[in-house]
Amino acid sequence: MARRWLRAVLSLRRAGRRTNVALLVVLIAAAVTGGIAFAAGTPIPARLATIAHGVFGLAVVLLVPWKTVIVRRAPLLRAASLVLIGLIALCVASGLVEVFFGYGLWWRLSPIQVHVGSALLAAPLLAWHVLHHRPQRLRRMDLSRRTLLRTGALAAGAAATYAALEGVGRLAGSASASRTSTGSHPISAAAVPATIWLFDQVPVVGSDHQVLVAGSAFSISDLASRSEAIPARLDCTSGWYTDGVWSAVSLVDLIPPEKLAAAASIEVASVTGYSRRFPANEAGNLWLATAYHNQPLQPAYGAPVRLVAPHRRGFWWVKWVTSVKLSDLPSWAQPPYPLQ
Ligand SMILES: Nc1nc2c(c(=O)[nH]1)N[C@H]1C(S)=C(S)[C@@H](COP(=O)(O)O)O[C@H]1N2
Ligand SMILES: [Mo]
Repeated sequence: MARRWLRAVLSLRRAGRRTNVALLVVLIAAAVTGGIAFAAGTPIPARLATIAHGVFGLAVVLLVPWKTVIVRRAPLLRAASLVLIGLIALCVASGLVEVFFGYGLWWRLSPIQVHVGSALLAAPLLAWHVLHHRPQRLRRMDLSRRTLLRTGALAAGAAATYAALEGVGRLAGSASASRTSTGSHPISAAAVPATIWLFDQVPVVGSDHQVLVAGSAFSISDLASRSEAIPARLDCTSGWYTDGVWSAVSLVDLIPPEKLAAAASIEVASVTGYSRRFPANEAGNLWLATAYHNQPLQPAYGAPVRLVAPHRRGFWWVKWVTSVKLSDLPSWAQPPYPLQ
């Protein structure tokens, strides 16, 4: 026991360049896997991304004792570095709140909004911090056996912490136990918040609204009369999901097959300018919905017509659809996340 303690202290004293490199690597990996977790809409990639994201996040926490030694040794602490520490602490804390307490609003913000917001603010500070301190070049020694062992120990420690927290959450009956593969928590249809991605605004759309689909105009009653009942899970990246039934018509039933076959992508645009581009071969699973649980859509929820994309996260479900356009552009010719 004493020997193990002594060894731990010794390795704490050895905190230095390699701790910094490790911390930078796990922070970047946490950010990248977080982005992938938002992009993934299907169970297996989503599960892998959320687990990896959790493990990298916990690795950041596990490196805190070593980083503390480095910070204590520093001759001067810049204010920006302290802000950076605060933002990363807030990011980790809000991530844990999201997992264990679930979706909710505190001062009109969800834990995920705080989590992503603090990460986005921390990113430029981290870049500044890394550039302003002695650049940490990789050395040959970094690939030594001992370093590999330490990396393995950090990975094993983070994975074990993840598994332990998962177990404790389950035993304690916390919200973590009921989250789905994307990490979202279930809410009832009645509790679904009218959700804006960033800065979009609920427009006023008349009931005489027509949607232009591959050049042909459809009225709302045209769409409604061709609709069928479609069960789908709306899984928002702000931490909730809900299962519901939409009255909707598939894009393959509205677009002539020869036109569809010639297109590479389909751009679905909102009256507001918000839009998403899909691969053309997804048309069969893209639906124009005019009703939810047999009720016409509410204005804030996309009335009179919105997209339902069962295999994709909520931000793809364009509300207040005005047009569906076929295009030669590849489906990735767009920002990975909407900008409005
Ligand atoms: N035009 C437009 N469509 C949008 C959004 C938006 O901000 N503008 N938000 C998206 C997001 S992030 C989600 S989760 C769903 C939410 O649908 P809801 O308001 O019915 O819950 O709509 C999507 N469609
Ligand atoms: Mo969302």
